[in-house]
Amino acid sequence: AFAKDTAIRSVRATIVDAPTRRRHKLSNTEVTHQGYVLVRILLDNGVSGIGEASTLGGPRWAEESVESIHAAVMNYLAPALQGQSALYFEANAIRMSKAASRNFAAKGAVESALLDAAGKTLGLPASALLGGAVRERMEVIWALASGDSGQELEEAREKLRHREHRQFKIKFGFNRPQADLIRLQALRSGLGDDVRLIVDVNQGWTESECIRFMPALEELDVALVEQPVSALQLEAMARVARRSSIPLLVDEAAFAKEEIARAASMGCGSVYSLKLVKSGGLFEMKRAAAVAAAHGLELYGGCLLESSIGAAAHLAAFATLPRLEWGTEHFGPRILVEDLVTNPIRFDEFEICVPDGPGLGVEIDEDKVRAYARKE
Ligand code: MUC
Ligand code: MG
Repeated sequence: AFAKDTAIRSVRATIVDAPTRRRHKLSNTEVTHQGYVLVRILLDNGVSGIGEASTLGGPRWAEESVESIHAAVMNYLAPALQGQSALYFEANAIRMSKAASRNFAAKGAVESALLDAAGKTLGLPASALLGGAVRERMEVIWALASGDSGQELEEAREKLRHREHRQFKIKFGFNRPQADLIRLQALRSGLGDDVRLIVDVNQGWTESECIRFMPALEELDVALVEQPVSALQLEAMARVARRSSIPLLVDEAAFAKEEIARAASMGCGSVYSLKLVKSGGLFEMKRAAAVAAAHGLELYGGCLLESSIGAAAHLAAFATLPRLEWGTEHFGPRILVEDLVTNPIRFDEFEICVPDGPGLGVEIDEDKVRAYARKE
């Protein structure tokens, strides 16, 4: 009877374009709006669940766009799940894999909505369904990405003053390396030596640029360098890692577990960035964490500028990991002009708090979603 009550009655996807507080630049794109697909799943018991797929600059950060995610959810994933119980997460993940290969953001949003609906049905937080939380909050990193070091310094100082963030990820690769280094130098001298700085090149450098410019990053006491070279150049990344005294963070180079195992075995880096857009589901993201950890990599809770909906899904899984050495970078809810929920995730004392209500623990703000929903 329970399985019948929790049968999936309908799956709906909505494209949302949510404005950001400022321009956010990456090596290969820049955004002033965040493109999301919100997935709403209604069960036979009348409970509905929400999930979110995030993109960055269309099909730029990864190959999925809001349009392709919408199409994958409505045409392939929804029919595969129709009438199935929401509670059989692994069985539903297998159904989705049979219906569509990769399409990780789309699958991640659907599974998040299933966990939300199941958690709301059972009165349990999603973290309980994912194994149970071992932490309620985690240190949260902020990204500096306007490209204007004066503005970035002011933004970082404000975050420090409000005791919201004391670790910053600086986006590199959209300038010449020399210009980015001048920018980093200004941030280091303006913020002092106690602030932890991470650099994300988003595949923007060649191996030769790494050889030339990584020593300057070492001089500036950068704690971590994320994805300096192309995701496809695993050998080059491994050579860069071998020369560097700064650990490398593997991001775009490894999505699937097998890719993580390969990148780790080759020595491409020492830390792995966990993201729903790479794993395609929260249970699978936990397995990604296990594979990375088994190869000796530390873990970093990655983001793709999600709203509180997508952030809550990530946090539910991050909360259950035995180890999460680098905390998380789920600053997305605060980069939006307006969050998409009525109860945004709380930031407190340099940490982000895992919502503890049933399901994802956030309530969608229908007015805001209507206002930002893309008109057909
Ligand atoms: C990425 O490559 O890590 C996360 C934070 C940010 O500024 O960009 C994203 C994606
Ligand atoms: Mg990255």
